Amino acid sequence: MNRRSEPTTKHSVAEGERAMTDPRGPLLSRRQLLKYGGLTAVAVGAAGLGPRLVGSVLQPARAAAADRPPDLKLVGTDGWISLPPSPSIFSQSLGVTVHPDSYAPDGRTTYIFGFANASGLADDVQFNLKNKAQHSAPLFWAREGQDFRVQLTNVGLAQRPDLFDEHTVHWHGFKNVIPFFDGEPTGSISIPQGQTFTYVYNSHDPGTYMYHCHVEDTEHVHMGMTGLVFVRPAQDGNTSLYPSGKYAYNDGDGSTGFDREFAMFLSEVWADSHWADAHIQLPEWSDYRADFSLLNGRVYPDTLQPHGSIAQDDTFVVQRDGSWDLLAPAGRPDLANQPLSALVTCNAGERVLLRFANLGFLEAAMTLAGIKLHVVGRDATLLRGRTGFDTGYETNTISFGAGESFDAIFTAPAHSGGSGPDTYVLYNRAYARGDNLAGGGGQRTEVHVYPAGALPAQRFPNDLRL
Ligand SMILES: [Cu+2]
Repeated sequence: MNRRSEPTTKHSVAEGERAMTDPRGPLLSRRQLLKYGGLTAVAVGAAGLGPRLVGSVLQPARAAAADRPPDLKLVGTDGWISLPPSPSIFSQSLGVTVHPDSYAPDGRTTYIFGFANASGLADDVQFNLKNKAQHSAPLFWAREGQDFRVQLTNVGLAQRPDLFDEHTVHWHGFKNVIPFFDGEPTGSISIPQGQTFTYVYNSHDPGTYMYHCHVEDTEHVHMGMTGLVFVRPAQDGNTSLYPSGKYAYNDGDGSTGFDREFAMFLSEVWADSHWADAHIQLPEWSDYRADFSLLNGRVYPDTLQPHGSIAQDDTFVVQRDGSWDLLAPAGRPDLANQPLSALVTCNAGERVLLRFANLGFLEAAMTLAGIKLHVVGRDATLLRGRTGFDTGYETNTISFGAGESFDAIFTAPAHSGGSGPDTYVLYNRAYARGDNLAGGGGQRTEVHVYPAGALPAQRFPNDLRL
């Protein structure tokens, strides 16, 4: 049976967007605004358009809102990822082998719900991304003070057409003034299949966050609708405090300056639940057990594989092939839907920022063996006391639970002088999840330190420069 979805393009996304973009009711859609010839024409013609239109449209911010494309377009859907197929996993409670999943397409093992990056695709074309979710969800970032917009379209689940779940984007830890854009569905709205909604964020607080779908959240988060997001500080670009002009926070003294940054997103896969969702069964969440612990959606040694197609600039457009699939790392087509490498590369003497966020359900203890980590931020907050004293600290292990984030900077040691990079291991020292109880895999990756000046400057987060 072919579980790849047929491309579906006939959906009334425009109607959904028109109806749902404005919390105060219908307003001019982008198309209507263009039809009226922009702001000037609207102002001139406003008398004939009625009071609702005048009230909404004549405020410049409102008109801009209608006329501005989102910074990032996401779709919510399902898909398949690749985890080590051996050893297989037999579920005592379900009485079947749940891993690898017998329904999985060639090269894949595990069913997911997830997000896919539809940036650059027209609203109808993005329905081609049905069944092409990635894990973890697309990494994205905003600048402090930026009006950042994320458009979410629910394109449905190919494997579970019976399951008409809604989706949302919940930016975990982000201070929303109103619940409207919070994504928690009982306090706000959620996006049914075929519909589109644009979340608007005013990014005030720099730091590392995570985001996830908040509908049936135990299930949707665990199934893969979760990823890392961060906010760059206003201090960014000021090269007088640290030469690169890149900072984790508005520290005022350059102490959070860095040369390279790497997102490290922790999540888990409990094979029972993924099998159950693919096979129209109900998982029993109180039986939860993490069979796989993932870094950036992969397990070791796949964590060391290079990126597939990921966002390389602030336009967030990614490369796809003619079948709308993400480009895979060379020689690893099975990792196409796990595009984000967890490898860390740097030059000796450079400062490297690791942005950790954990949306697995278990506590992690990430250890960098042989290099001290300077913890500068926690839960998107600079570690400073009320009087400004530095509450940051040095450690080689950061312990954090579900929903927590940490920012840690290390200075890459001198290169040993041997050929190739020096290798340091970054791993979860919670034993069962460092090796997934299978003698391998798990939340483990490497830091590769090259001789000073060997690698050119980083162009985007997690850029390996290899
Ligand atoms: Cu969802």
